[in-house]
Parts: sequence; C-alpha cells; structure tokens
Amino acid sequence: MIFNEELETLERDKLEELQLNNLQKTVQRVYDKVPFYKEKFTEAGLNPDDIQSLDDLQKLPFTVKKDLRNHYPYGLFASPMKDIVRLHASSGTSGKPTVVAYSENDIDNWAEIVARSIAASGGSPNDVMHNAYGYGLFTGGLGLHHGGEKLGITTVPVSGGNTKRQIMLIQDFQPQVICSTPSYALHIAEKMKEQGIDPKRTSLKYGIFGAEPWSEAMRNTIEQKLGIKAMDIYGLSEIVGPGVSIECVEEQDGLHIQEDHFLFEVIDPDTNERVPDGEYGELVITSLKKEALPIIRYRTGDIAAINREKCSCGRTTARMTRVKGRIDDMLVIRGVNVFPFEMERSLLKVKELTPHYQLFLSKDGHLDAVELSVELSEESYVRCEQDLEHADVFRLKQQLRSSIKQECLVSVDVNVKPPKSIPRSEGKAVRIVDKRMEQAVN
Ligand code: DLL
Repeated sequence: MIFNEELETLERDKLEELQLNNLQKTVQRVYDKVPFYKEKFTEAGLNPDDIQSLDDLQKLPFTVKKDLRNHYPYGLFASPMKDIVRLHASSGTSGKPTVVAYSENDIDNWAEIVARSIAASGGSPNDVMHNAYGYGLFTGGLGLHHGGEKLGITTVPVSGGNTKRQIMLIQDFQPQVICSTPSYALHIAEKMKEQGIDPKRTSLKYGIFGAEPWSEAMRNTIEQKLGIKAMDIYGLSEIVGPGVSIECVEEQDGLHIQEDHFLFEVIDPDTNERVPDGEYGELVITSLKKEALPIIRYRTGDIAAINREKCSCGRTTARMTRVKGRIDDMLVIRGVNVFPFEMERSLLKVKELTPHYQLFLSKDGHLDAVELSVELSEESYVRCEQDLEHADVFRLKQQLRSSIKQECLVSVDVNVKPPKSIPRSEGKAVRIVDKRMEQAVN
C-alpha cells in the first residue's frame, strides 16, 4: 500500500521543482535564524540567492556532528522555544549528547514519513503493530509510534526490554508487525524458543528493523527464524529519526528515500566530491521541510550508494542500498578495509554457531588485530560434550577463519564461546569493543 500516492509517485521533474523550492526556503531560514549558518555562508562568500538550482547545493558548506556538539544544547535551533514541542537526544556515550528539536509541523511531517514507511513495509490500518524500539530520548520508539497512529495501525507502545513480557504480549495481542533492532528481534526469537514457543508460528508477518547495520545474510536468518518478512528502515536523529528511507515489501531491494523531505548526496569522504549513482560513499543529507532544526549537507558518516532506477512498487523515489557501516567502524586490517558486518555472512554460514557475535580490536605492535567472538548453539555444545577444545570446535574455527579470509580478505582470530555468552541487546547491539585507544594510553 502506498500511503501518500501523490507525493511518493511524483514525476521526477515535479519532484525536483518541489525540492528546489523547499531547498531555497530552508537555506533562507537557516541564514536568517541560525547565526552559525549565516557565518558559514558569509565565510564561503554565499547568500541564499546563490541557490538557483539543485546542483547549487554543492556550493554550501557541510554540517558535521561536531557542529551540533559545539552548539549544545540549543545553539542551532531555527525556531524560538515557544514553537518547539519536543526534544530528542543521542545517547552521548562519547561526550555530550546531540540534541534535536521538533516543532509541531516537524512532528506531523515525521509521522507522515513513518506512516509511509510502515505502509511500504506491508503494514495496514487493519493490523496491530508491536513497537519494541526504546521510548525516550532515542527517536526509535516515539518515531514509529506517531507514524503508526498516523497510518491508523493499532500501535502497541511496548518499548525495549522485559523480553518475557514482550513475548506474552505478542501471543496475546496477535500483532502482524514488529518493530525493533534486528539484534533484538533475534533475541526475542531465542527467548521464545527457550519458552517452548515456535517463533515461526506467531501472528507476526512483517518486521521493521533498523538503527544498526545488518547484512542480507542477517535478514535471511531473521526471516527464517521468525517466519516473517524483514524490512530495513533507516534514519538518524540529526535528520529526524526513523523513516528517512524504507524498503518496499514488493522488492526488498534498496530503501526508498523520502525525497520530498530530504536531499541525498553521496560523497567520497576523502575528497568530499560527489560520486556517481551506484558507487558507495558517505551519505550527506539536507532537510527540506524541517522548521526547528533544519540541517544543511549533514555528513552522516554512513556508507551507502544510491540507485535511481524505477521500482516495480510504483514509487518514483530514488533508493539507497542498505548501510554498509559507519566510516568510524571501518577496520583497516593489514591494509585491507573491512566493515564488521561484512563478516556476518561468513558467520551465518556456520550452522553450529548462533547469529550473535562481537569483535575485539587491539594493537599488535603497530598493526591492528581483531578477535571475533562467536558462540556455539546449544545443540552443538551438547554434541561436542561441552568441550571447547573438541576437534569439532577446532574444525569450525578453521572453517570460519578461512571463509572470512576468502570473503573479506582479512585474517582474524576466532574465539568460540559457550552458548549465551555473547551479551544480548534490547536496543542497538554492541558489536565492536575497541581496546586500541586504551592500549595507546597505558
Ligand atoms: O537509530 C534512528 C532509527 C530508529 C532508525 C529506529 C531506524 C529505526 P540514531 O540513534 O541517531 O537514530 O542512530 C543513527 O544508526 O547514522 C546509522 O549509523 C545507524 N542506522 C540507523 N538505521 C540503520 C539501518 C536511529 N537501517 C545511526 N542500517 C545512523 C544501518 C542504521 N544502520
């Protein structure tokens, strides 16, 4: 189902006309209302009249996360506090959080794009939606919530955690749609099994999963374990939260960008130049309708590519690939670049292992070293007599190492652990434990 037939299927020239109009308004708004942008534009010798085409966007300076931090908490807002009805914030694990603001119109627009997203994923007003994204400063819970209500789906605001209760509610309320991080969906499936419930035989039909990188192989695993269609939703708080782009259930091949709300560019993070469609690079996003915190050319740090081919679902919007990872998470192991989640594919091929893993990074002299911690499934642990020195464990370790070497061209140490020893997450999974800085300090 297409929620907003008119805007999601606009002819390209009409869409671009709309985008340019809203880009000009946004540029004027930040110039008039946010001293940070006025200074940056002035420094670059620009004023809002210089934006006469969508290509002129490239003249504008980038905005980076540090700019939000440097203006913590309210310095980049373009609306007076009396017009701001909501704040959200990042977790701020590395310093102050980044704070984002919404006017009433911003909340309405956000609900609109999330309603589109749930509909694109297969949800309809007849359904019940179990929303297990965290409610609070994180944008996942409330973002899906308002979109759900806007679509008219029966929205159950469960939030994250208390997995036993989640399972009870899934059994009692019989939802068709579940929203959570991919890793939490796996955790729920695992807990169901422990309780003697077959996760494939619940009422669930679709999952709306995002907020962390996950691979196509992980999608297959989730679909198979839960017997559902697993859809990828992308977003980030600096831009709005979830709903910036979404897969359609017809193709599950790229995430439709809400192009009437956001302008996407893909740049080479080293040269800062745009790369052609189809090539991977850093996503740079400009908001077109936001009032409280409009953002110009925000460098997301996320790596993906864009495809403008028409989709069979009828939407005319461009699609982005799934996010390969964040630039900060890219590992350079003996000169080879690799994103942690690229190793997922090799891991998920080994049927004796669970889909849970963690990567520990350390320094071995001047070189980066990686240890991949994985765990045995209950059945395999019993089969190898609970002995991690067992020949079978040794064999699957070798198998995983050589598969990673073949697919990712890097060598990693593999540490096989007993079942349930990798921490489970109720929100974003912590996949990377980086000890390199600690080692440098000591
Ligand atoms: O994670 C918003 C969100 C909530 C998206 C629920 C989807 C579902 P932040 O906490 O600001 O916002 O984190 C944003 O998470 O820059 C990406 O690195 C990553 N991310 C989000 N969605 C995906 C996805 C929310 N589908 C950061 N695939 C982004 C890969 C994702 N990474």
